[in-house]
Amino acid sequence: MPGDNVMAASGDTIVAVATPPGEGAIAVVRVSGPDVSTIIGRVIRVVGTGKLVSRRVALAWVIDPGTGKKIDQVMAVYMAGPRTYTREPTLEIMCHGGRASTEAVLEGVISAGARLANRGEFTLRAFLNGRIDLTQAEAVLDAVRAPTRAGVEVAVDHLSGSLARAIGSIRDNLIAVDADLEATFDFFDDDVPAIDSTVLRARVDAVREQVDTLVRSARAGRIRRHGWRVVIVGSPNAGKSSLFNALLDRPRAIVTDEPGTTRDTIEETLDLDGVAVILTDTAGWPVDNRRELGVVERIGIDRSHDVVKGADAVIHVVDGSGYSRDGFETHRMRISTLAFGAIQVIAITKADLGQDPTLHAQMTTHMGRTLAVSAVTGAGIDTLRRTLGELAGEATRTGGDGSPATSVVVTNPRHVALLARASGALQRAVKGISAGLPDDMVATDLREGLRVLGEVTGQTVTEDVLSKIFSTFCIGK
Ligand SMILES: Nc1nc2c(ncn2[C@@H]2O[C@H](COP(=O)(O)OP(=O)(O)O)[C@@H](O)[C@H]2O)c(=O)[nH]1
Ligand SMILES: [Mg+2]
Repeated sequence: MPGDNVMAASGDTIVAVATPPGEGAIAVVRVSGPDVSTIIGRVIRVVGTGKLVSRRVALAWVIDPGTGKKIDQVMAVYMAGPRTYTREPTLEIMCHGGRASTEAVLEGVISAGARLANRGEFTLRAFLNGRIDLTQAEAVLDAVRAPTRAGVEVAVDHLSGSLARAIGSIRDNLIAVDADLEATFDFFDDDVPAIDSTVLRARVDAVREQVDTLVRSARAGRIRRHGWRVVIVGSPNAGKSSLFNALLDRPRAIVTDEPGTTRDTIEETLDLDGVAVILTDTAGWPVDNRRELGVVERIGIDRSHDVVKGADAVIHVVDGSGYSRDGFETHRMRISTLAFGAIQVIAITKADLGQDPTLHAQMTTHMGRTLAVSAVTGAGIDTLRRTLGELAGEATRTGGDGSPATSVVVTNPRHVALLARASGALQRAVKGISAGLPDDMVATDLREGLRVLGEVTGQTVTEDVLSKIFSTFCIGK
């Protein structure tokens, strides 16, 4: 089973179909390794010249190395190493994109001496041969799997080495501090002066802050990659589902004048200026205790609680034609408790029915963003959409929680976990310095920080971790 042993020696030549299975105009068969030239000699016959020149596309026949029979007519590119994806000599064959034709070409290359590649083995070779670091290797998969345009942007940015450079520079700073510290106890009988603990602590703390900036960027990274989560809440019958439909511009949720119509949460994704906004309509929370709740409605209300807990922003829908101050305050408290740190937008709806003129002013004093809307006439819906788009865009830069915008964002959970660990090690070092612990104990924490940072970029990674990462790749990548 391919993928079981990604760490196989890279001395042999590997082959895989790089395009998805099924019928397509073309399929790409990729070959990499030291025997590429020999394999070309056995299976490729260039039309006209007979020879394949490095980095020149050529029309060619793939032939069966046993019988000499033509297997397919293809376009072929040979690239001599080391300026290739894997740093090895490579061959890419663009053949007819049918299952059978692709398989025949693959088999031809295998019978000429190549072995079927494991998952991610091309990218693994690029990493092992030092062409890319681990964050770039992981970005390859992130780019393929990114669900949104903004997600692709982050992956491509990482592919260019932005994260590798950011972590590399943090590591360099830490190595410098560690070297100065270790010099004091490695050469204690020479004339190396003891390092001033206030200066040392400040230097370690500055590195810790750099690490924490990256950790904090994870929220912005998650929003770019997966979308900004907005949850609509308010009393039953406030007009939540109507507003949900108006924002989507289609009748997705059922609307009636009966309270408790929406029982389950409904989720739909809107694209606002290239950012995915994941909009959820909820059952809402009744504040009127007199009404008897059904079992299903009760569950719906619990679900509303759960989605609000994971929200980046909440649209608090208030029925402007039947405003209850108590209801509003109860909801506001609940939102603030459940979705601590989430952005709150207040939509005073049913504007077409007329609203208490003091209402808007009252809300505005509560918090910044209050808009009058009507799901019936459509008034204010574009403004609300625009406001959400601006907030979502802002959140992709800052996470929406007031953190400063960072140019590099972390999206990969493995990276986030390691960076948090590095930050922990540096915090311990800072505490140790303050407490006057011996230098070698402080140095242990610094080296732990270094090791963990190196695990992000792949400098200090174990084979197990590599196997785990590359086994999630596709074959041919
Ligand atoms: N006039 C008017 N009626 C509305 C508006 N929005 C919702 N409604 C009505 O209010 C009732 C409850 O709406 P619904 O969207 O189901 O509220 P929900 O329970 O909060 O989801 C329905 O009868 C809707 O037709 C609006 O903007 N203007
Ligand atoms: Mg509803």
